[in-house]
Amino acid sequence: MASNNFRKVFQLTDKNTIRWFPGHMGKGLRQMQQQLKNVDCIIEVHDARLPISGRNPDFKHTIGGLKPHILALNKKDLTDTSLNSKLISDLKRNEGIDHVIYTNCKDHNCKGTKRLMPLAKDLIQNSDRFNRGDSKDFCIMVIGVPNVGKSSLLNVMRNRYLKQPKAAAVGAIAGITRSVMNKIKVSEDPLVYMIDTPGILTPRIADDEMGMKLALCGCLPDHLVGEELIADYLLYWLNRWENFKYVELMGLQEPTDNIMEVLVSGAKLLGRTQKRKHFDGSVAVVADIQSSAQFFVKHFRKGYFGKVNLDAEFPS
Ligand SMILES: Nc1nc2c(ncn2[C@@H]2O[C@H](COP(=O)(O)OP(=O)(O)OP(=O)(O)O)[C@@H](O)[C@H]2O)c(=O)[nH]1
Ligand SMILES: [Mg+2]
Repeated sequence: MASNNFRKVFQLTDKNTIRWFPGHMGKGLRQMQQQLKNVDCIIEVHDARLPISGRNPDFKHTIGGLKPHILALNKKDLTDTSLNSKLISDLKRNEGIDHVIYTNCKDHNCKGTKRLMPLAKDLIQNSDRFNRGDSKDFCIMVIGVPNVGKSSLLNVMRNRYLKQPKAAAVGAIAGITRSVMNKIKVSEDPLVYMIDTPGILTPRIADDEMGMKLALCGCLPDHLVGEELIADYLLYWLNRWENFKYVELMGLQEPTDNIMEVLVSGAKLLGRTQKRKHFDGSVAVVADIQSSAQFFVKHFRKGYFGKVNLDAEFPS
Protein backbone atom coordinates (compact mmCIF):
# COMPACT_ATOMS: atom_id res chain seq x y z
CA MET A 1 0.00 0.00 0.00
CA ALA A 2 1.45 3.36 -0.99
CA SER A 3 2.04 5.40 2.14
CA ASN A 4 0.19 8.39 0.70
CA ASN A 5 -2.97 6.29 0.88
CA PHE A 6 -2.85 6.10 4.67
CA ARG A 7 -5.49 7.94 6.67
CA LYS A 8 -4.67 11.57 7.25
CA VAL A 9 -7.10 11.98 10.13
CA PHE A 10 -8.30 9.66 12.84
CA GLN A 11 -12.03 9.65 13.35
CA LEU A 12 -14.02 7.94 16.04
CA THR A 13 -17.06 6.27 14.55
CA ASP A 14 -18.83 6.14 17.89
CA LYS A 15 -20.14 9.58 18.74
CA ASN A 16 -19.72 8.98 22.45
CA THR A 17 -16.64 10.95 23.37
CA ILE A 18 -14.04 9.37 25.57
CA ARG A 19 -14.60 10.09 29.20
CA TRP A 20 -13.65 8.56 32.52
CA PHE A 21 -14.51 10.33 35.71
CA PRO A 22 -15.37 7.74 38.37
CA GLY A 23 -16.47 8.79 41.86
CA HIS A 24 -13.00 8.56 43.36
CA MET A 25 -11.79 11.36 41.04
CA GLY A 26 -14.43 13.89 42.12
CA LYS A 27 -13.76 12.99 45.73
CA GLY A 28 -9.99 13.13 45.18
CA LEU A 29 -10.22 16.60 43.67
CA ARG A 30 -12.19 17.86 46.68
CA GLN A 31 -9.69 16.27 49.08
CA MET A 32 -6.85 17.93 47.19
CA GLN A 33 -8.48 21.33 47.51
CA GLN A 34 -8.94 20.78 51.24
CA GLN A 35 -5.27 19.82 51.60
CA LEU A 36 -4.04 22.87 49.72
CA LYS A 37 -3.69 25.00 52.84
CA ASN A 38 -1.13 22.48 54.15
CA VAL A 39 0.88 22.47 50.93
CA ASP A 40 3.86 24.64 49.92
CA CYS A 41 4.52 23.43 46.39
CA ILE A 42 2.78 21.44 43.66
CA ILE A 43 4.60 18.97 41.48
CA GLU A 44 2.40 18.14 38.53
CA VAL A 45 3.50 14.93 36.85
CA HIS A 46 2.58 14.31 33.24
CA ASP A 47 3.58 11.84 30.57
CA ALA A 48 6.48 13.24 28.53
CA ARG A 49 5.12 11.43 25.45
CA LEU A 50 2.27 13.96 25.47
CA PRO A 51 3.70 17.16 26.87
CA ILE A 52 0.70 19.25 25.85
CA SER A 53 -2.24 16.88 25.54
CA GLY A 54 -4.40 15.70 28.32
CA ARG A 55 -3.18 17.76 31.24
CA ASN A 56 -6.18 18.44 33.38
CA PRO A 57 -7.22 22.09 32.83
CA ASP A 58 -9.20 21.97 36.09
CA PHE A 59 -5.95 21.86 38.06
CA LYS A 60 -5.22 25.37 36.92
CA HIS A 61 -8.44 26.70 38.44
CA THR A 62 -8.73 24.54 41.54
CA ILE A 63 -5.17 23.73 42.56
CA GLY A 64 -2.72 25.89 40.67
CA GLY A 65 -2.09 29.57 40.89
CA LEU A 66 -1.02 30.45 44.38
CA LYS A 67 1.62 27.81 45.07
CA PRO A 68 4.92 27.24 43.28
CA HIS A 69 4.23 24.79 40.46
CA ILE A 70 6.71 22.43 38.82
CA LEU A 71 5.77 20.34 35.80
CA ALA A 72 7.62 17.00 35.77
CA LEU A 73 7.41 15.40 32.34
CA ASN A 74 7.97 11.82 33.38
CA LYS A 75 8.79 8.65 31.42
CA LYS A 76 11.53 10.57 29.69
CA ASP A 77 13.04 7.23 28.69
CA LEU A 78 10.11 6.70 26.29
CA THR A 79 10.13 10.05 24.54
CA ASP A 80 12.13 12.04 22.05
CA THR A 81 12.72 15.30 23.90
CA SER A 82 14.28 16.96 20.85
CA LEU A 83 10.79 17.24 19.33
CA ASN A 84 9.64 19.15 22.37
CA SER A 85 11.53 22.40 22.63
CA LYS A 86 8.88 24.48 20.83
CA LEU A 87 6.09 22.75 22.74
CA ILE A 88 7.80 23.51 26.02
CA SER A 89 8.37 27.17 25.22
CA ASP A 90 4.67 27.46 24.21
CA LEU A 91 3.75 25.86 27.50
CA LYS A 92 5.85 28.36 29.41
CA ARG A 93 4.47 31.30 27.45
CA ASN A 94 0.80 30.27 27.35
CA GLU A 95 0.43 28.80 30.81
CA GLY A 96 3.08 30.60 32.77
CA ILE A 97 4.70 27.35 33.88
CA ASP A 98 8.31 28.31 34.32
CA HIS A 99 9.67 25.10 35.69
CA VAL A 100 9.53 22.08 33.43
CA ILE A 101 11.76 19.11 34.25
CA TYR A 102 12.10 15.77 32.47
CA THR A 103 12.19 12.81 34.79
CA ASN A 104 12.66 9.07 34.56
CA CYS A 105 11.57 7.25 37.68
CA LYS A 106 13.09 4.01 36.42
CA ASP A 107 16.59 5.46 36.49
CA HIS A 108 18.18 6.08 39.88
CA ASN A 109 20.72 8.40 38.28
CA CYS A 110 18.13 10.55 36.51
CA LYS A 111 19.30 14.17 36.55
CA GLY A 112 15.71 15.41 36.49
CA THR A 113 14.60 13.66 39.66
CA LYS A 114 17.85 14.85 41.30
CA ARG A 115 17.05 18.46 40.39
CA LEU A 116 13.46 18.32 41.62
CA MET A 117 13.95 18.53 45.36
CA PRO A 118 16.51 21.39 45.39
CA LEU A 119 14.29 23.32 42.94
CA ALA A 120 11.18 22.77 45.07
CA LYS A 121 13.06 23.93 48.19
CA ASP A 122 14.28 27.03 46.38
CA LEU A 123 10.83 27.92 45.10
CA ILE A 124 9.23 27.39 48.50
CA GLN A 125 11.82 29.49 50.30
CA ASN A 126 11.25 32.31 47.83
CA SER A 127 7.47 32.12 47.92
CA ASP A 128 4.82 33.58 50.12
CA ARG A 129 3.94 30.65 52.36
CA PHE A 130 0.81 32.36 53.71
CA ASN A 131 -0.49 30.47 56.76
CA ARG A 132 2.49 28.06 56.60
CA GLY A 133 5.13 30.72 57.12
CA ASP A 134 6.02 29.42 60.60
CA SER A 135 6.20 25.75 59.61
CA LYS A 136 9.70 24.33 59.52
CA ASP A 137 8.73 21.42 57.29
CA PHE A 138 7.98 21.59 53.58
CA CYS A 139 4.99 19.86 52.10
CA ILE A 140 4.74 19.01 48.39
CA MET A 141 1.60 17.69 46.72
CA VAL A 142 2.02 15.48 43.66
CA ILE A 143 -0.81 15.79 41.15
CA GLY A 144 -1.56 14.68 37.59
CA VAL A 145 -3.69 12.49 35.35
CA PRO A 146 -3.74 8.72 35.98
CA ASN A 147 -0.78 6.42 35.39
CA VAL A 148 1.86 9.07 34.69
CA GLY A 149 4.12 8.08 37.60
CA LYS A 150 3.03 10.23 40.55
CA SER A 151 3.40 7.47 43.12
CA SER A 152 6.64 6.30 41.48
CA LEU A 153 8.09 9.79 41.85
CA LEU A 154 7.23 9.91 45.54
CA ASN A 155 8.91 6.51 46.01
CA VAL A 156 12.03 7.70 44.17
CA MET A 157 12.32 10.71 46.49
CA ARG A 158 11.79 8.67 49.61
CA ASN A 159 14.31 6.13 48.49
CA ARG A 160 16.89 8.78 47.55
CA TYR A 161 16.71 10.92 50.67
CA LEU A 162 15.64 8.43 53.32
CA LYS A 163 16.81 5.12 51.83
CA GLN A 164 13.35 3.85 52.60
CA PRO A 165 11.42 1.31 50.50
CA LYS A 166 8.28 2.10 48.52
CA ALA A 167 5.53 3.84 50.46
CA ALA A 168 3.03 4.31 47.64
CA ALA A 169 1.52 1.56 45.50
CA VAL A 170 2.50 1.67 41.83
CA GLY A 171 0.99 -0.17 38.88
CA ALA A 172 0.85 -0.24 35.09
CA ILE A 173 -2.88 0.42 34.92
CA ALA A 174 -4.69 3.71 35.48
CA GLY A 175 -6.37 4.30 38.82
CA ILE A 176 -3.98 2.60 41.26
CA THR A 177 -4.05 5.44 43.81
CA ARG A 178 -7.71 5.97 44.73
CA SER A 179 -7.65 8.71 47.32
CA VAL A 180 -5.49 11.53 48.63
CA MET A 181 -2.92 9.87 50.87
CA ASN A 182 -1.58 10.99 54.22
CA LYS A 183 1.59 12.98 53.92
CA ILE A 184 4.66 10.80 53.63
CA LYS A 185 8.09 11.83 54.82
CA VAL A 186 10.62 11.88 51.98
CA SER A 187 13.51 13.81 53.54
CA GLU A 188 14.75 14.40 57.09
CA ASP A 189 16.99 17.44 56.72
CA PRO A 190 15.24 19.57 55.65
CA LEU A 191 12.05 17.90 56.72
CA VAL A 192 10.01 17.35 53.56
CA TYR A 193 6.71 15.57 53.20
CA MET A 194 4.91 14.59 50.02
CA ILE A 195 1.22 13.95 49.47
CA ASP A 196 0.30 11.42 46.80
CA THR A 197 -3.01 11.93 45.04
CA PRO A 198 -5.21 9.91 42.69
CA GLY A 199 -4.88 10.55 38.96
CA ILE A 200 -7.60 12.95 37.87
CA LEU A 201 -8.83 13.46 34.33
CA THR A 202 -11.05 16.24 33.21
CA PRO A 203 -14.71 15.13 33.43
CA ARG A 204 -15.15 15.68 29.71
CA ILE A 205 -12.33 15.07 27.26
CA ALA A 206 -13.76 17.13 24.42
CA ASP A 207 -11.07 16.41 21.88
CA ASP A 208 -11.32 12.82 20.54
CA GLU A 209 -7.75 12.64 19.39
CA MET A 210 -6.51 13.85 22.75
CA GLY A 211 -8.60 11.09 24.34
CA MET A 212 -6.96 8.52 22.08
CA LYS A 213 -3.48 9.78 22.98
CA LEU A 214 -4.29 9.47 26.67
CA ALA A 215 -5.70 5.99 26.07
CA LEU A 216 -2.60 4.93 24.14
CA CYS A 217 -0.41 6.00 27.05
CA GLY A 218 -2.59 4.05 29.49
CA CYS A 219 -4.12 7.05 31.28
CA LEU A 220 -7.58 5.46 31.01
CA PRO A 221 -8.42 1.79 31.53
CA ASP A 222 -8.03 -0.03 28.19
CA HIS A 223 -11.37 -1.82 28.36
CA LEU A 224 -13.18 1.49 28.63
CA VAL A 225 -11.96 2.74 25.26
CA GLY A 226 -11.52 -0.74 23.77
CA GLU A 227 -8.20 -2.41 22.99
CA GLU A 228 -9.00 -2.65 19.29
CA LEU A 229 -9.72 1.06 19.00
CA ILE A 230 -6.50 1.93 20.84
CA ALA A 231 -4.62 -0.42 18.50
CA ASP A 232 -6.25 1.31 15.52
CA TYR A 233 -5.11 4.72 16.74
CA LEU A 234 -1.60 3.31 17.22
CA LEU A 235 -1.63 1.97 13.65
CA TYR A 236 -2.80 5.33 12.31
CA TRP A 237 -0.09 7.11 14.29
CA LEU A 238 2.71 4.74 13.20
CA ASN A 239 1.70 5.03 9.56
CA ARG A 240 1.68 8.82 9.74
CA TRP A 241 5.27 8.66 10.97
CA GLU A 242 6.10 5.94 8.44
CA ASN A 243 7.23 3.79 11.32
CA PHE A 244 6.70 0.31 9.89
CA LYS A 245 8.28 -1.77 12.64
CA TYR A 246 4.83 -3.24 13.22
CA VAL A 247 4.98 -5.15 9.91
CA GLU A 248 7.45 -7.68 11.29
CA LEU A 249 6.08 -7.62 14.83
CA MET A 250 2.57 -8.49 13.66
CA GLY A 251 3.63 -10.96 10.94
CA LEU A 252 2.48 -8.85 7.99
CA GLN A 253 3.88 -8.77 4.46
CA GLU A 254 3.69 -4.99 4.08
CA PRO A 255 2.32 -1.87 5.78
CA THR A 256 -1.44 -1.52 5.92
CA ASP A 257 -3.99 0.93 7.25
CA ASN A 258 -6.45 -1.83 8.08
CA ILE A 259 -6.35 -2.68 11.78
CA MET A 260 -8.25 -5.97 11.38
CA GLU A 261 -5.59 -7.18 8.95
CA VAL A 262 -2.92 -6.31 11.52
CA LEU A 263 -4.69 -7.94 14.44
CA VAL A 264 -5.68 -11.15 12.64
CA SER A 265 -2.14 -11.52 11.35
CA GLY A 266 -0.73 -10.87 14.85
CA ALA A 267 -3.09 -13.40 16.42
CA LYS A 268 -2.05 -16.03 13.87
CA LEU A 269 1.63 -15.33 14.43
CA LEU A 270 1.25 -15.56 18.19
CA GLY A 271 -1.08 -18.54 18.06
CA ARG A 272 -3.70 -16.56 19.95
CA THR A 273 -7.04 -18.10 19.10
CA GLN A 274 -10.42 -18.46 20.76
CA LYS A 275 -12.97 -21.22 20.48
CA ARG A 276 -16.39 -19.94 19.52
CA LYS A 277 -19.46 -22.15 19.79
CA HIS A 278 -22.15 -21.83 17.13
CA PHE A 279 -25.90 -22.30 17.72
CA ASP A 280 -25.75 -25.79 16.18
CA GLY A 281 -23.11 -26.84 18.71
CA SER A 282 -20.17 -26.81 16.30
CA VAL A 283 -17.03 -25.06 17.47
CA ALA A 284 -14.97 -22.68 15.33
CA VAL A 285 -11.46 -21.52 16.12
CA VAL A 286 -11.11 -17.77 15.51
CA ALA A 287 -8.33 -15.23 15.92
CA ASP A 288 -8.25 -13.60 19.38
CA ILE A 289 -8.36 -10.01 18.17
CA GLN A 290 -8.39 -8.49 21.64
CA SER A 291 -5.33 -10.37 22.77
CA SER A 292 -3.52 -9.40 19.58
CA ALA A 293 -4.49 -5.72 20.16
CA GLN A 294 -3.17 -5.92 23.72
CA PHE A 295 0.12 -7.32 22.43
CA PHE A 296 0.46 -4.51 19.86
CA VAL A 297 -0.34 -1.70 22.32
CA LYS A 298 1.87 -3.20 25.05
CA HIS A 299 4.83 -3.05 22.67
CA PHE A 300 4.18 0.64 22.09
CA ARG A 301 4.08 1.29 25.84
CA LYS A 302 7.36 -0.57 26.39
CA GLY A 303 9.08 1.59 23.78
CA TYR A 304 9.34 -1.02 20.98
CA PHE A 305 8.56 1.62 18.33
CA GLY A 306 11.27 3.92 19.58
CA LYS A 307 11.15 7.14 21.55
CA VAL A 308 7.92 8.90 20.67
CA ASN A 309 6.16 12.20 21.03
CA LEU A 310 2.44 12.04 20.42
CA ASP A 311 2.10 15.83 20.37
CA ALA A 312 4.71 16.46 17.68
CA GLU A 313 3.34 17.42 14.28
CA PHE A 314 3.26 14.63 11.72
CA PRO A 315 5.76 14.93 8.88
CA SER A 316 3.91 16.19 5.81
N1 LIG B 1 9.12 3.75 31.42
C1 LIG B 1 8.80 4.40 32.55
N2 LIG B 1 7.79 3.93 33.31
C2 LIG B 1 7.48 4.60 34.44
C3 LIG B 1 8.17 5.77 34.86
N3 LIG B 1 7.62 6.20 36.01
C4 LIG B 1 6.61 5.34 36.32
N4 LIG B 1 6.53 4.37 35.38
C5 LIG B 1 5.56 3.26 35.32
O1 LIG B 1 4.29 3.85 35.05
C6 LIG B 1 3.26 3.10 35.67
C7 LIG B 1 2.40 4.01 36.52
O2 LIG B 1 3.13 4.44 37.66
P1 LIG B 1 2.42 4.99 38.98
O3 LIG B 1 3.51 5.58 39.82
O4 LIG B 1 1.55 3.95 39.59
O5 LIG B 1 1.52 6.14 38.34
P2 LIG B 1 0.45 7.07 39.07
O6 LIG B 1 0.50 8.38 38.38
O7 LIG B 1 0.67 7.07 40.53
O8 LIG B 1 -0.90 6.31 38.68
P3 LIG B 1 -2.38 6.40 39.40
O9 LIG B 1 -2.18 6.21 40.85
O10 LIG B 1 -3.09 5.26 38.75
O11 LIG B 1 -2.93 7.71 39.01
C8 LIG B 1 3.96 2.00 36.46
O12 LIG B 1 3.97 0.82 35.67
C9 LIG B 1 5.38 2.53 36.64
O13 LIG B 1 6.34 1.51 36.79
C10 LIG B 1 9.25 6.24 34.03
O14 LIG B 1 9.90 7.25 34.28
N5 LIG B 1 9.50 5.51 32.88
MG1 LIG C 1 -0.58 6.50 42.07
